[in-house]
Amino acid sequence: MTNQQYAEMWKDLGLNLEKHDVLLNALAKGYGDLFMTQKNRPAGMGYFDFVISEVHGLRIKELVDRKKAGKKIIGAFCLYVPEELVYAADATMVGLCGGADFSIPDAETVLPRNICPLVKSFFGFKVGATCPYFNSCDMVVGETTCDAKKKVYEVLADYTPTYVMEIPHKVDTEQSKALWLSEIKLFKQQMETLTGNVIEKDSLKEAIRLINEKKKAMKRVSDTRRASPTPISGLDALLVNQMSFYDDVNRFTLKTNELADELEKRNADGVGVGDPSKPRLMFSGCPMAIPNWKLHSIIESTGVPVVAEESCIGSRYFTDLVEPKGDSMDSLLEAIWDRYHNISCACFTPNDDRVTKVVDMAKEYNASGVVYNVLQYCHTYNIEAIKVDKALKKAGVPMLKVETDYGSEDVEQIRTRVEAFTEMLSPV
Ligand code: BJ8
Repeated sequence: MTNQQYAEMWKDLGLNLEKHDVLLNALAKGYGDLFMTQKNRPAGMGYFDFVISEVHGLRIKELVDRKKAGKKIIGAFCLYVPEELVYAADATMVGLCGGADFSIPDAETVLPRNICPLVKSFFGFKVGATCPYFNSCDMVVGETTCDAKKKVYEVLADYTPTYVMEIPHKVDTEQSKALWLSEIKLFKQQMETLTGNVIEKDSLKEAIRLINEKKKAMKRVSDTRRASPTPISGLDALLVNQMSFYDDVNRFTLKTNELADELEKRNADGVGVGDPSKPRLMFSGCPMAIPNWKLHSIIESTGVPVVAEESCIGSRYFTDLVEPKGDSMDSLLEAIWDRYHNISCACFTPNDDRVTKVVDMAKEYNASGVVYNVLQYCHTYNIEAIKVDKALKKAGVPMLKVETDYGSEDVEQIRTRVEAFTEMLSPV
């Protein structure tokens, strides 16, 4: 279908069609310039090119069709929202984090300027009526992670039904476990009330399986990037991770496994992208919500591949699985807590687990250095960079901290810093 044919659907969703057109054109151009000009891409990326070309079209139509069939769509902004419970209630979850500069002026008509761009971006998509995912949601689920997010959810509630989960910040205490488990149970009830479906053990087990399979496929793709030359660019791998928050789960898993098959074959044949004599960089820090391709594109424009992402749009999402130890509903819910409290977001304190994970990952992926991404005004990731830097130094892995937003003003300055950083690195 063409954009013209989708216009009626977008109108019914309440989008500002004029602004939305500008956004789509900018997205198509940015994608063409960054992704389609890459050399020697895996054939399996063709599927993801198609998905992105239809990201506001076919996929939204699927969601709208589900809504017409009485199913619910849930929007989330953080990995801590247990998607297994959403799917167990026969609802669909989509990620709503914003990665575009485009929506920030709309956000700034309401919010203060000096807050994180990710938060401003998603809020701007809602107030500017330019995101069909946001407008498809029957409910959005926030969480008490960073200050910017939790306060913005209060304001967002004036625009859309918003539910907030309380996420404890000290994770390794009995009190924290009790609070978190009770929040998971409350969320289960919330899903049951919204959908009218009681979550039974079998549906939850099936949802756990569904999401675990998706994460295993993503981990397979990620694992192939340990090879030198890396079989896929960091940009393409990032895109796969970003699409995991939008695409139909079964189809995404199938296509990601097919991509992993191809990448494993490439590794066996010694086929890759980029020059294996160059250093390899690992990315760490704040998430890069779609269409934030800024740092990856800058780094890879210098001829240096990004080989891993320690990020929520990356390893923090797919590394751990929900692994129930028993068959009761309580065991299933405890397994969900167990997996989710292991996502080491910088909002936790203390957060030594993340520091260890970053160092381990840099070694596993043979990274010559780490580029640490801080989104402007993200205090948690910014301050945690001190400990990460210290631990990486001790392990002999240099780190470059880049604090940036979604604008293009600092692109050349970052490129110069990345070039200077990689010049002093030796290939691993
Ligand atoms: S689990 S990283 S998705 S909270 S970048 S909005 S922290 S000021 S996105 Fe996150 Fe969940 Fe943590 Fe992951 Fe705030 Fe920082 Fe902005 Fe952030």
